[in-house]
Amino acid sequence: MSRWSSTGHPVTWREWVYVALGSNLGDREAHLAAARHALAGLPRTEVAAASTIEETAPLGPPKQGSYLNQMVLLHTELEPARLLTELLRIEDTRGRKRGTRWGPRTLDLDIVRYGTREQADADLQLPHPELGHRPFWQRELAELEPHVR
Ligand code: A4P
Ligand code: MG
Repeated sequence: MSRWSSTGHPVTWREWVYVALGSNLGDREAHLAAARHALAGLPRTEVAAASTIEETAPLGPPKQGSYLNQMVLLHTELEPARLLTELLRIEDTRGRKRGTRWGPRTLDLDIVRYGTREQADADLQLPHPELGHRPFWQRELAELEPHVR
């Protein structure tokens, strides 16, 4: 995204974005590592920081194994819809099968916050509606906030 400043030079706008990583199927560490690597390779995007990885008890109805959860802070020029498309593509590269809502998954990537943007579209809700209900997300977000410059 670029605009023109009063001096005639292009000004590039970047947004700070928190992305949650979750995995509870297969080699969970490897899925998270591959996700961090893929996020760092996105165009016009930098991974500014990554939180501690936490093991968490599964939330939701289906019986499933525990999760590894982590959050990364991105600094990106990608618009929310484009970023979501990239996240779904990265999930697919790790063999993500879409079955039961909140069911087990090799890799889940959610946009937790996109700057201060608020929207309630069916395919993209910002901030993520579960943020207030997931203490591990709140801990990870607090760990990353000091990296916003
Ligand atoms: N979508 C809407 N808003 C967003 C957003 N902010 N970020 C839409 C990402 N996606 C968003 O997602 C379904 C659709 O949600 C997407 O196509 C997108 O258009 P999905 O990943 O296919 O389905 P899902 O993950 O089963 O549903 P949902 O509602 O995303 O669930 P969550 O919140 O991802 O929860 N337990 C522990 N301990 N740790 C976890 O990380 N995660 C879940 C899944 C369940 N239990 C868990 C954890
Ligand atoms: Mg999801």
